[in-house]
Amino acid sequence: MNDFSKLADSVFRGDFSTVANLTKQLIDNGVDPLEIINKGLIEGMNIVAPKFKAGEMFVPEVMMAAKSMHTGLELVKPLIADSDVPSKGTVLMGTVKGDLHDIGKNLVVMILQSGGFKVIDLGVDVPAEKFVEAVKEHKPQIVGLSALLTTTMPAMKETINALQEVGLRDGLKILVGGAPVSQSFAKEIGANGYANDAMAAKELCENLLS
Ligand code: B12
Repeated sequence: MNDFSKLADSVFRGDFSTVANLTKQLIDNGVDPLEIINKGLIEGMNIVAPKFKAGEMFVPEVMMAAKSMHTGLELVKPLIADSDVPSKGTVLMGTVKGDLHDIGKNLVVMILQSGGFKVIDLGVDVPAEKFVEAVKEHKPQIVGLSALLTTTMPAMKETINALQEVGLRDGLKILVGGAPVSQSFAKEIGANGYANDAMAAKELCENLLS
């Protein structure tokens, strides 16, 4: 088992201290932080996903895996968030109402920050009105909506409608993402774009603002 598979396995097992030790070890060995995230930390959640679906893992175990992943992310975060880079634009991010999943959204936030965007993170279970208030306050160029449940996908449309109703939609680029979301769904609800992972989200933000 190489270091990345060991890290992925410790995330999957929810073993915080091993995740912390292995992440520190990889950092000390000069491994690219994005590789640590992609080949180790995310890979661990990729082991979790099918097991959760098949009923072989339960919510408390998935929570432990998610927390372990966060432990690793917190360690690599300072290495990739470069505050000296001038801001490429402001992005407002949040997981829509009714949805508590934030691992993917947090990754998008981190990668955007590392790519020089200023990101305002509204957290999880964010109602449409809160997005509206935050757009008024922060005047972002881009709003990113995350949803992991098929039952919360309609809240994306509701958020876009709420922004439209108060006349804030036109100047904004709205991106959607999350496992059940697709390009065709994005088009259907009138979003400006969809990305299937954090790197693609960053490229999309750059393209939309260029
Ligand atoms: C971890 C997890 C949990 C954790 C969440 C912990 C946390 N802090 O996030 C816990 C245990 C709390 C949980 C709870 C539940 N979950 Co859950 N969960 C998952 C799981 C296993 C992994 C999700 C994940 O983190 N993936 C890893 C990240 C890196 O990937 P990602 O989120 O897709 O994000 C990437 C891209 O999508 C994209 N992206 C994400 N957001 C955005 C936004 C923008 C703007 C852009 C451009 C891109 C983008 O970039 C990200 C990074 O690359 C999925 C399985 C799956 N296949 O997705 C189920 C899953 C999403 N959960 C599911 C369910 C059913 C639930 C519960 C209802 C279970 C229950 N009975 O209580 C609850 C709902 C709670 C709620 N109200 O939200 C189902 C949803 C089924 C469906 N059809 O809707 C899934 C698919 C599992 C399954 N059954 O197959 N869950």
